Amino acid sequence: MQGKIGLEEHFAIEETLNDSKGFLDPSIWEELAGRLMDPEDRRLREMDENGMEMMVLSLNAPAVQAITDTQKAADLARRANDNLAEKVARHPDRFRALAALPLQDPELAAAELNRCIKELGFVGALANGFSEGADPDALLYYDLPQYRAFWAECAKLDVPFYLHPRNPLARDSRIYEGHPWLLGPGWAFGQETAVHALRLMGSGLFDDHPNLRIILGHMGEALPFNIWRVDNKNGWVKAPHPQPAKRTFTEYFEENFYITVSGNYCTQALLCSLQVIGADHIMFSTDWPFENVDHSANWFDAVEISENDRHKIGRQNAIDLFKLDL
Ligand code: GRE
Ligand code: ZN
Repeated sequence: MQGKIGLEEHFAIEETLNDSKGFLDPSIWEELAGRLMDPEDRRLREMDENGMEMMVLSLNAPAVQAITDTQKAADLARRANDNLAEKVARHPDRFRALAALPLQDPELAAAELNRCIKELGFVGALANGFSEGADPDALLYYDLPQYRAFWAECAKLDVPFYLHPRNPLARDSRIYEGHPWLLGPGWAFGQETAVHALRLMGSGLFDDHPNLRIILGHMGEALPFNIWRVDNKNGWVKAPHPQPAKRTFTEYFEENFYITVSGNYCTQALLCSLQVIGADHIMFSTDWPFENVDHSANWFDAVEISENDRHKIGRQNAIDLFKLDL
């Protein structure tokens, strides 16, 4: 398929490059670093060779989210976003941008989101999971009450928010001790991000802001397969559900969430997702440079879905969701 649009497509700046070290085999670090710091010719070549018209770019992980000094986090987000704006300006027909945000401080994050959308022309935001803050005991997940004003701003600007993975902190990773291959993209990323998404749903956030749109990568971080059970556990007990949210998890997932196929080119998982969240809420992505563009594109171009669904997932849903002027 020609004209595909990808939404989970990363770059790094010097200051954040090393955040991507240690996830993949050390022997490929030079190649990965080269891809992350690519002055865009490699990226554009991969896009051209694989029928991608556009990449919506975002900073690597965990970057801003892992900086405990709030002002430093805000300064880094601003530098990364300015750098990204220059990339887009060099190739306005091929790139759009998602803002990195200093969510350590909801007010600073809202201000930076405003700047990015209104002044830099960005089309949304991407956060790498929870933020670390000055208080080493605090894990700042965005269902917490202090984030409601930030979400109000996001709803007012009417831009999507990509909840991208990060690893749990070492102190919360004892289950993975001795099994480091389960950290990162293999398992821990998805588990961490799915719980964060479920926290957002259960908190009642989407009752207050029904037009908020959250994007999850990696075919929805296993939620299409599991969301039914989240709602239907112990179905013989007829008590009202205990979470603050008014509606079921499934309803928020279907209405407020979109998923991308980044890094999860599994036909069975796509077919499950088509049945659970539907073709209108699934979008193409690669997860370059951590995955290969050709692996994603070759699978997607050939996967046995209708041409109508391929067009929606490969391109049209992204145009509609981000109001892209294509
Ligand atoms: C990702 O962005 O999804 C990612 C990383 C690091 C390693 C692998 C990976 O940030 O897929
Ligand atoms: Zn990614």
